[in-house]
Amino acid sequence: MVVKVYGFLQAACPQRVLHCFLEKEIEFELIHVDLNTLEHKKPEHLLRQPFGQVPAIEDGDMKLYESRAILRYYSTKYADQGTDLLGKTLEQRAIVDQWMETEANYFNAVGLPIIINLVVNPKLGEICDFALVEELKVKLEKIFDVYENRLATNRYLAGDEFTLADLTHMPGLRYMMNETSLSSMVTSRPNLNRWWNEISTRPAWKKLMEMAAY
Ligand SMILES: N[C@@H](CCC(=O)N[C@@H](CS)C(=O)NCC(=O)O)C(=O)O
Repeated sequence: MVVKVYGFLQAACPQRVLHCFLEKEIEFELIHVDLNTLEHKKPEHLLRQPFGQVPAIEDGDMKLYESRAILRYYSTKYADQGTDLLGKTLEQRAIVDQWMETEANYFNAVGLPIIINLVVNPKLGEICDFALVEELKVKLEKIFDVYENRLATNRYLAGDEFTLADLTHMPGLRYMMNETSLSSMVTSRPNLNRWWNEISTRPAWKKLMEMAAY
């Protein structure tokens, strides 16, 4: 069954899901929900995602929103297909989960408002809160120090293999690297930089970048 992904190709959260599907070789149909015309706030889309955001998926009777829940569901459902993104043992899976939670609760919690202020708001003609960005940058430096330390002794965040722990960071990091002037926060940290250079050359990620026409 082809999975319907309701999303917007240039938005980070749908990208997280699409990258996972490309890694897992899961067939999908992208149904464009135009964020520019606020299609995601219309009643029809609220039935799929009651908070008025993207992505949401429909797969027969299975309907799901929240990008990280979608990653976990499909990586488990198709555990034996495409790239294994879960980790092999219970312990490895727990470490993958730890870093997925780290992404959601530390990296994304601080990085997303930075991206919204520096990238999204200017495109919408809204103001950027530079004072807030400066405050968040200080927090992000500390968060990146933790990553730098972790990646000093591990090739990937959860150990020797590329997993959801790495994948979930990529859309937000790409925004930071390519669309803000903050890339030096990554490039100045040799291990973080080495990790980003490695994961961003994955064929599935490069395919997604081509689809998004960056
Ligand atoms: N926690 C949700 C967040 C979804 C989200 O923030 N989506 C953004 C695009 S990355 C969106 O729809 N933004 C438009 C809006 O919030 O109005 C998820 O991971 O799926």
